[in-house]
Order: sequence, then structure tokens, then C-alpha cells
Amino acid sequence: MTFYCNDEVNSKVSFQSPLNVTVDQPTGIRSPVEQNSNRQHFIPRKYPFVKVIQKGTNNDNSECHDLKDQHNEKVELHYDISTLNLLGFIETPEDQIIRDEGYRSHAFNVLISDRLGYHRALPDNRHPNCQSKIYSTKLPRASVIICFYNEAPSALLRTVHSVLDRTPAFLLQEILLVDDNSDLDNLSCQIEAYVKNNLHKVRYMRTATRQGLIRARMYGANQAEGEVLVFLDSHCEVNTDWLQPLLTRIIDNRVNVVVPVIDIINADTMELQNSPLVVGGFNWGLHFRWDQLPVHVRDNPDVASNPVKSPTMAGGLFAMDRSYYFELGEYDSGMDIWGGENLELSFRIWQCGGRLEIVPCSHVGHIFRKRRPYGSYGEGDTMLKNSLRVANVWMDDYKKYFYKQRQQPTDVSYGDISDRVALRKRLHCKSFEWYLSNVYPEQVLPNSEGVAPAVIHPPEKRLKTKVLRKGQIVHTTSGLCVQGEKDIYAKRSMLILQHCGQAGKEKKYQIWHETVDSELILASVLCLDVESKEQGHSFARLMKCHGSKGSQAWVWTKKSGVSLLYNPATGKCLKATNKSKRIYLTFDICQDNTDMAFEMSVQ
Ligand code: UD2
Ligand code: MN
Repeated sequence: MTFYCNDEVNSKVSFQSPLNVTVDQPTGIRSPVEQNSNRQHFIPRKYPFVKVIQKGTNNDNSECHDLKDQHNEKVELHYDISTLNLLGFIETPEDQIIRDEGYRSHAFNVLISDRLGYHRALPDNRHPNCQSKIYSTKLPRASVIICFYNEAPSALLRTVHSVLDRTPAFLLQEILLVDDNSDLDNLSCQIEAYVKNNLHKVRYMRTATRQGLIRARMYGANQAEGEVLVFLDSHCEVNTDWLQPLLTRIIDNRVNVVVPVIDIINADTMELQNSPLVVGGFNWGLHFRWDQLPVHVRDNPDVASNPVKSPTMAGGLFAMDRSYYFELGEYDSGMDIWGGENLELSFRIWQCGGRLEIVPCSHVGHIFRKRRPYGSYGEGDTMLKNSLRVANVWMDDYKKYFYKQRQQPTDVSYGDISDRVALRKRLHCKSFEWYLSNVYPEQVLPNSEGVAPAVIHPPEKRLKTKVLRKGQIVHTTSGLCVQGEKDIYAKRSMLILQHCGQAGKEKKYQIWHETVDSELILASVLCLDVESKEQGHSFARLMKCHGSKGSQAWVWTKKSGVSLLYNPATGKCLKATNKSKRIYLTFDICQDNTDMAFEMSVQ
């Protein structure tokens, strides 16, 4: 079932990166010794819903081979954009298959991810004030819990190694890899073999049946021995000193639940992009969204390097005192697969006496995919059921706004919530009204029809990017120039080859502006883009410039002396293709081929 609400469409679209900020909102220690003694009091609970297979099994019961790092083992790949761009090069039909299959199963560029290997350097993108901070050596040890379902092995192992490489060993109790019954080829058994052969601080465990991320995390947390729990998604890369500022806030106060800045790993190019400092909010359809910082916070010069309170969290990346996690009621085990648990935990933290913060000195990259690549075994969109549980347990009378948002029947069964209601009572949690007025005063109530005010997007604020050079793009073999099939303002217009204009409009409409962000903008209006097909033949098109590189980034390169125009996001080069009496521009494997010879005749 698909669930629509009026201000956000389908939750199957993966959740958005922090670059998509709403603007309708007006403002929008204990030592390791003590910790060991602590561990003795820890009584493992029973999880009737999770049966764990201790040993992964291969589909055909054959011996499972360890996964090999495609990049030179244990040497970090140097981070620079030109290397990264070239890593996407499709050289052979096999590369094309890896790329296509990767997009199909994982919704990101697995070809680049595999070639990056398990270690890569990252630019230290923290604020300078963070870089000079010194952290106490008396911080608690953390268990890092990473649940995964059918994750691409290179992305998963890069997540694990980034934690091992960038966390002081004395702060890392262990990494718990919870395999949520992945069923992709030999993935489970290969990961298990890799862990066994290479990683002594990592514990691999696998659920006997698919549980969904919520119950998988509960299982992991229950096995954890560190004093602090840190949850990460299975496609992250932690940055320099990421853990210390999180742990520091937890020893300041054990009820602080802390979230790093989630930087964006571009799904097409694997480039790391800095995220703006934003906080978590939600709309009345109970979808998480990013909000601008309230004005009074934004204007404070210290904000860039000091923790800032956040009404909600995105859900995947956070740290929390372990005993506090159990005290506060773990997660709602009645929630399935994906969605809603982030708001449930956020409301619960605030309403029951805790505090949720974003810690700007901690940065973790996350691959933001364009869609969620996995299904839920016919359970439909679990987000709806999970959200109904959130609304009925935590939102009091305000749940009516959620119900009114829905354009589908309201008789969906959301299971038994009596345990969670009892938990709320037991913890003497405050009302949702208190939460809204004290924690999220920026939130706007829907009108009497239950319709939330429309999200007003501001006029394009993007600064004009600097133009490096201008000129016609000439196909050197034919001497023809690249222009739009329709006029320069026509979005989605395909591109064709025509005689090169010598003057006037004819020439003006063939002039491309190459920017510092590697865009090619025709006549200062629309950007050269790739028709967004994940597989098969792709055409060049004119699209509105989006400013986030990817399909709109272009790199001039050479092969056997032939000048080619390469698009890192597709791993392919621009090509002249005859079709219905016209020469269209398409993409193909880069070759020193006459169809692909292009140059810019600089004005
Ligand atoms: C975001 C969160 C995610 C979770 C979700 C709402 C971030 C960066 N991500 O969506 O953590 O809070 O919102 O539920 O804040 N997984 C399983 N079993 C499953 C399905 C998923 O173990 O049945 C794993 C998956 O491999 C991944 C994690 O759970 O490691 C989160 O899933 P996602 O990456 O698809 O969620 P995302 O980032 O779209
Ligand atoms: Mn994720």
C-alpha cells in the first residue's frame, strides 16, 4: 500500500538529505575500569521475536570466500575529486553490469564504491573551532551497532573500517554487525568470513528471519557491552574525531541523546558534501524533515561548534547512554521494517525527560539514495502502521492532525500498543502539547480542515556560480556544434549537432558556460544533464541547474590523444549518434573514437 499525505508524497522515496530544508517554518565520566564493573550488572533480555543464527550459511553450503578489497588493502585512497571522478569510468561491459546491477539492488553507484575499497581518506570538514578542541581521555567506551539488510559489501565494510580507522581504540568496545537476514547471493556468509578473518573487534550476528531495522537494532543493543550505544546505517563513513564530541555530551548528562551532522555522500559519485547545520522537525503526515535553525540560534556565533537542541532526529545515526536506552524503553518492537521509529524515539526522549541534540563537531557521511532499494515482504509501506503507533501512543489529541492528513481509509491495523502506553505512564512522560510549546514552538498547526500550510519554497537562492570559460562545444570529427533540439529555455530538450553559428542568435544559442562546479550551462540558462535512466541507453538533455553536481558535472579528459567529455555520474562520455535523420547526443563507454571527439572552442 502506498500512503500519501498532502505535503509529502510517497515515503518509498528515501528520506531527504539536509540540503532539502523546509522554509515554511518562520524560523524554521566514567573510566573504562568503572565501565567494566558496570558490565557485570548487565542482564541480557530475551527477544522472543528475534531468533539468531550464530553462523551464516551459504546458499549452496559451499565454503564461503572472504571478500577482497578492490583497492590496495589497508591503504587509504587519497581523497580528491579528480580521482573520484575517474573511478566511475566504465571501461568494459562488465563494469556496466556492475553499475547497472548496483543501481538496481542498492540504488547507488556500486562501481565507484567497490573501486574505492574499504578505506578512503576524507576531507576534515569540521568547523575550525572543532579542529582545535581537545577531548577528555576519560570518556566511556562505545558499542557501535550497524544493522544491514542486503547492503553492498564495499559500502558496509567501508562503514566498518571508517569506524575502526577513525575511532581511538580505547573508546571502542566493539562493532556489532547485525545482518537482518540478508538474502542477496552469498552476502551474509562473505561478510561473516571477512569479519572472522580480519576484524577482531567486530561481532557478526544474523537474524533468523527478517526483522526490519527497528527490531534488528533492539537485538544489537541487547548484545552490546559498551557503556554507550552508537547506531549507524550500513552505508556511512565517519570523519575525524567523530565520536569524542558525542561521548562528551553524554558524560555531561546521561539523558543527552546526540546526533552528528549527517554529511552527504553523493549516491552517483560518492563525493562527500558538507551538510548545512540544520535541525530535525516533522510534518503532520509524520514524515521527518530538516528545518532551518531558529533565528535566535542561527545568529549565535558559537552555534557552529556547540551542541544545538533538535526537536527530532533523522533516525539512523545517534549515540545514547546504554542504561538510559533501556530505561527509556528501547524501541517499539511492534514497528516493522522501516519508518516512524525516529519520531517515536524523538518524542519519547523529549516527553520523558531527556534531551536531543545535534553536535556540530561530529561529522558522519551517509549515502543518500534516491529510493529505498528493498521491499518489505508484502507488508506494504510499514511507515503508515508505524506512524499510527507513534500517533496513538505519544501525540494525545494532536493525533487528529495526522489522521486528517491521510487520504486513505483509517482502518489500518496498527497492533497492540498497550505496552507502550504503559511505558509512557510509568515514566511519567509529559504531554504532546508540552513538547510542541517547549521543544518545537516553530511547528505550525494545520488549519481546521487538517491541511498544513503549504510549504513555500523561497525563490532560488543559489548564487550564480563562477564561470571559468565560455565557448561552443565542437564535435571535432564533423566540425558541428552542440545545441538544444528546441530552444534554450526548453527543459528536457534533447541535444543535437548543428552547423556552428558564426554570429548573432545562432551562435549565442550554442555558447556553453563552464562553471567552477563543473557544470556546462547553455546560454546561461539550462544545464547539460543526463536523462535520468539508471540503466540502458541514455541521452543528453537540458535541465534546470540543480547545483549538486552528479549528473550535471562534466570533466574534459583525453584517451589516446582524443579529447572527450566525461560525465562522472554515469561513468560515460558524450557521443554523437545518428537517429531519425538527426545527430543526437548520447552516452557510451569512453573510447578514443571519432563519435566521441569533442572540444570546447573557447571564446
Ligand atoms: C532514515 C534513517 C534510517 C531510519 C529511517 C526510518 C538516517 C541517515 N537514516 O532512512 O536509519 O531511521 O530513516 O526508519 O537517518 N535495514 C535493516 N533491515 C531492514 C531495512 C533496513 O537492517 O529491513 C537497515 C539498512 O540496511 C540500513 C538501516 O537499516 O543500514 C537504515 O535503512 P535505510 O538506509 O534504508 O534508511 P534511510 O537512510 O533511508
Ligand atoms: Mn540510510
